[in-house]
Amino acid sequence: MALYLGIDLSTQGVKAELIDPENPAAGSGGFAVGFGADLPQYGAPEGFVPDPDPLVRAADPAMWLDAFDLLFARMRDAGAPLGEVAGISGSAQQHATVCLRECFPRVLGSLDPGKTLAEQLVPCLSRRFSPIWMDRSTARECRELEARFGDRLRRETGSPAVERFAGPQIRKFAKEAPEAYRDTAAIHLASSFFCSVLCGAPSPVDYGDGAGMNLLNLRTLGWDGEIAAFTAPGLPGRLPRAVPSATIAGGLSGYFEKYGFRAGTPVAVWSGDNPGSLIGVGAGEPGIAVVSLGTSDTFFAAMRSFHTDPDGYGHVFGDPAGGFMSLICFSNGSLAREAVRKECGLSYEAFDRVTPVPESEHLLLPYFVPESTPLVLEPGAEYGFDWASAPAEERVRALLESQILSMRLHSAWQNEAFRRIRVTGGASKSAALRRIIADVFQSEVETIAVSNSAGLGAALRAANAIGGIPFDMLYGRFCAPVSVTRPDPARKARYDRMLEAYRQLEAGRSGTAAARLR
Ligand code: XUL
Repeated sequence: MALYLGIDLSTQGVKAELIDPENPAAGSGGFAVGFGADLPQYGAPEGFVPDPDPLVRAADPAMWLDAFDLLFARMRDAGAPLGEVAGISGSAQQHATVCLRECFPRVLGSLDPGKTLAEQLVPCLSRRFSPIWMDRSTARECRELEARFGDRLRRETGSPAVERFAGPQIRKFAKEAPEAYRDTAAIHLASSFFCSVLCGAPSPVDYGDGAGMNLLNLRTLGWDGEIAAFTAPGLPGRLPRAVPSATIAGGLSGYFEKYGFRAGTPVAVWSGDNPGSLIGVGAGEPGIAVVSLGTSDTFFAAMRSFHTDPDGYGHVFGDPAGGFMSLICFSNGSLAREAVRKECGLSYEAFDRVTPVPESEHLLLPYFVPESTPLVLEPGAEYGFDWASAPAEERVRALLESQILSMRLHSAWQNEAFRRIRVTGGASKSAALRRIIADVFQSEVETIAVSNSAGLGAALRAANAIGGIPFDMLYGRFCAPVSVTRPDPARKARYDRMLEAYRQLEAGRSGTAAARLR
């Protein structure tokens, strides 16, 4: 039996999917550790260190490392056959950087199984906390990068300077804490950091996640020396190698034998959670778009030819199956749904029962937290109707429809025809949301059995890169649709009209659309 393990480090916790390609139905059922419920001592119930400034969002790598040890201990204690694992890979929340001292490779190479990962690796951190994808505190650094490189950034790295991306975050670190920056020998993404931990040696960054840094030139597929050198002094020498996603990073460190793994088990480079999900829902080839409804909502799709968003909101990342993928990220995903659910005093069940009929055409700009698409640094929802006196059902419908209309508006640039949309993430369980997506996009909406698509994607990447199993075969075995929502053509005209109204509402809000195009 050859099993493949996929790990997903998300904003809220760590999950694992253990798959047997010869027996797909066997599925492990998945294993999980939640930062809030399982590691309350870190005081980070939502996965980041609470900060009164809503633009500052950082996480504690010690919490991530403890979650790793706990996840593997749980798998061992539940009797998971970890000795049968033939290959491992992972997906991590994108853009988070982990800054490390010179001692990192040495400590990694001699991990003591008698101690925890956190005990041994925290002394290697030169920046105690890692800014994560929710951080928006780098507007100044973005302006500096754009003043220096203008549109070249977007055309060659696939994105304009973006607040949450690693490059602007590193620039801010180097400016604000020059001594700690000097003490930094290597800067990893969360993905390459955890791959390094598994291998017991520094790992490269894959093109999928590396493209989320404003540092990788997607035309040459190498770090852009000029941009990196401007971003921070000596940065080119601090970056791991950038490699294709099918690269084998190394063999599993002996540290993990205590959980029942075999030392030396091959580990494929990790990727970002969105590139991972692209594979996990079976959409590595163009033709299927993906909507991931999680803490953030994202829309993404494999891309045949490299092209970028002229409005500057969308991104181009590497597709782990080869080529590129488009991605648009909306920070007000579940965070906005949760804010409205609470405000309306609804249970999860009542929230989910909301249907898109009877028809009203109410809209809002759902900026309950700072937003990336369009760029909104000062949160504050704006309502196109009398929100305060509207019944709860109408408020919820307006929120969900507005979120999906914004997604349609801002994904138009990606210009790659798709026959259907696969939905994933926690909120994809909502039949009401699936119906709205089908009707707004006038496209079939499918779900697959596994909800942890980033973890499944990592397991499939391991089976492909290490086991040599073609993606097509893996998609057929693990990503078959289990439900289809067909669009109602009678709603097309209504949503076309609402799309236009949404576009105007957004354009009328000062400092949003215009801000990104500064
Ligand atoms: C993508 C993004 C988020 C994180 C969430 O650019 O910022 O989707 O990857 O984990």
